[in-house]
Amino acid sequence: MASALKNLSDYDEKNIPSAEDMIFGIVVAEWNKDITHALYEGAYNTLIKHGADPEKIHTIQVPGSYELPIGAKLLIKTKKADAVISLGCVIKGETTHNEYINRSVASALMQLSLATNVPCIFGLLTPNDEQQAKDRAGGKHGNKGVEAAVTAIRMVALDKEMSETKRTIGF
Ligand code: DLZ
Repeated sequence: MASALKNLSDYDEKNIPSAEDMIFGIVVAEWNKDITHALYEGAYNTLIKHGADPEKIHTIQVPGSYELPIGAKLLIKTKKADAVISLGCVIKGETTHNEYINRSVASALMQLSLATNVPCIFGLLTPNDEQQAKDRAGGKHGNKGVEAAVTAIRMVALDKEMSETKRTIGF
């Protein structure tokens, strides 16, 4: 119940800045592709809905979630993305592989964001089972791809706003 109250997919569209003129990278993991493609659809459609130019949305696929950070880095380097959305799904299995992948990806995306000043949005699902993944990829807990896209737009807008403030200080 508590998480239903925190379902950010039901955001207020009017309060989201325009994504016009922003350059986005989206990196999608192929593992659990039914889930990651649903996340992608949510993210891509949300960027378009808020005014992003399809020509300025650059999408690449990587084999698994562990490769998301290097995919994000490539998009920053080659496409000069203002923000990168990383989409993946690591389902808990019999071993602890999920912990290694999830923590590595979270930590690498954070480091990449801070090192490059490009927001690298964490759109990695870390479910215990497939149902939890479906619930978050267009199910009862919304679509975390939508939320990742909204976060990306807001972070780029914040950066533009802060840069603008810097330029006008002193007048
Ligand atoms: C190896 C592996 C496993 C077991 N499970 C997943 C998963 O649930 N989701 C996912 O995105 N990737 C998985 N991978 C692949 C790793 O992310 C990575 O691609 C390989 O370890 C090669 O580096």
